Amino acid sequence: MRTRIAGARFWLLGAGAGIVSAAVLLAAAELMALLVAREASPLLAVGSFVIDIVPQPLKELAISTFGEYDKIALLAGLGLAVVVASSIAGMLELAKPFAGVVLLTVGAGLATAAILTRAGVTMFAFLPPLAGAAAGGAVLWLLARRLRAWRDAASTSSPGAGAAAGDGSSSTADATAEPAAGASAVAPSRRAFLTLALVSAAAAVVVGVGARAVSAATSSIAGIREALRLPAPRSKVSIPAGAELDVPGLSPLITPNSDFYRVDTALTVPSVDPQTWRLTIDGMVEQPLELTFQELLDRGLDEYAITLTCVSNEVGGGLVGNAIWTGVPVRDLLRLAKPTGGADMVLSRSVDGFTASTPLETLTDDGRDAILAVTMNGEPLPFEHGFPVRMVVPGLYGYVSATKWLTQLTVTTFEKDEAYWTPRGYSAKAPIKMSSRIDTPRAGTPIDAGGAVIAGMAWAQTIGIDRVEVSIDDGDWQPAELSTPLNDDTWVQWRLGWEATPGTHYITARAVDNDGTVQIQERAPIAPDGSAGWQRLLITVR
Ligand SMILES: Nc1nc2c(c(=O)[nH]1)N[C@H]1C(S)=C(S)[C@@H](COP(=O)(O)O)O[C@H]1N2
Ligand SMILES: [Mo]
Repeated sequence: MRTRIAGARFWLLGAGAGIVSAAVLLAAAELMALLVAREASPLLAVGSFVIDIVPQPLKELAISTFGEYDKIALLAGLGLAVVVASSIAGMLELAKPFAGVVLLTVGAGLATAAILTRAGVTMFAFLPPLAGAAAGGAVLWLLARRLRAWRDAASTSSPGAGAAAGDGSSSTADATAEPAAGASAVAPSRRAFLTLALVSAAAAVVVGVGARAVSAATSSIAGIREALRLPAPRSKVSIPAGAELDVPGLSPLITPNSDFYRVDTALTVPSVDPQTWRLTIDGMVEQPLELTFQELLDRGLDEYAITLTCVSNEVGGGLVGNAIWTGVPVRDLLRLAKPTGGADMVLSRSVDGFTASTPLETLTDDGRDAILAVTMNGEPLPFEHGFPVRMVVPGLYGYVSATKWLTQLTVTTFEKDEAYWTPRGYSAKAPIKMSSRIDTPRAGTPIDAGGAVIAGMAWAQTIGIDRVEVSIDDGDWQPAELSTPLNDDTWVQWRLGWEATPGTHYITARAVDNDGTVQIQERAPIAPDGSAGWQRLLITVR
């Protein structure tokens, strides 16, 4: 009985040795990544790889369950997987020398494969996982050897010593306590194991956390962005009188950067130095070209107000925002590169490998202000929104147009190339659908009877909103008051006074665009090309 419990404790210590070795592996890899290839951090690369391969329904489930914390949840899940796998490696190594080392090496090999699938990998990207596997494997081999020596000493020494080494409850605290009696053969081997385990664990934490911190601190891009002084725009967006309605609970006309929705596949926000940033324009062009940040700025900046919308925005949702951007029209740069006949698409690429497919004619259209943006609401693009350069195209959902951390425009065809989301269940082409949203009152928040205001936002990018109508309890459509539009590429605000009577009421909103098209009632899901339908809310009036 006693030996069985003692055995269980050794298996547990074996698992612990595995976890310590995995920590050493990750820490050594982080250190090597800091030195030679920052993009090759195994945990982050595997995380990014997982983001790219999980099927869309699972992604949506993750977002609906964890919301903004989806990426933290992913890392926690990966951490758990590492703990489980390395525990198994530790026990395997205890059972059979090198068995666990092989498992660790396989893990590092998988991480290497994940790293090599990342965009922007350098030639030394294999070194971090290799260094990690060497360090982690060596530590595991040594720990298991010392653990076996301890176990053998414990089982061959006197019954008293055996009892001491393997005494009952098997907590690690027990293991550090002095044995009761006659354990002279056990003590040195136990000490040897525990010393190595503790030193390795401590070193892994110090080195791993240190390397990450240094990596973050020395990516001085934050400082560079702070110090960046961009030329003033040649032209400014004029905000007409009446552009903004004053209604409590109504979204502001211009969305502050801190409130602007963020959607991307980037596990860590790319940091791109504007000094080394280059934009390549290639593919089906007569004159391929490369542009520096300064050369882009030298073309002159103009201000544009454009409302950006995500294809994943549900009816009534918040994945839409309006900003004032400064930038350079994409058509001017394409004109320099001279697209050749037959091309019908521009594949824009981010430094992290994300791609978007935008119709060439949309980008060359003189009537459409597709831009390469460098500022957002008066400051350099925030890192999360694509610093230093992103694309913004009025009237197209973000996933087919709004590439952040932009680095390449390849003129091509829809037949030849496809973008990130196309094989993942979304249309290759995706104009934004007209929509209207009720911001106030809110379902689930009762209001007082009497004079109330129903208000919200509506957008029909590139065409413009003609009117918004509201129906209460499915009665007649009543026209709402509209804010003065900034242009046809931005949303407008609307409001309607309402004498609310006690009870519950349905309120429904719909928009009509400047072409006279009425927003369609029928609901559509976000995939493959965006949600549709009227928003209809049940409101309680007290
Ligand atoms: N590099 C990169 N750019 C990207 C994406 C991405 O995943 N990676 N997502 C796109 C999508 S789906 C949308 S809706 C917009 C969102 O831009 P925002 O995060 O600035 O609001 O960015 C687009 N640009
Ligand atoms: Mo999106």
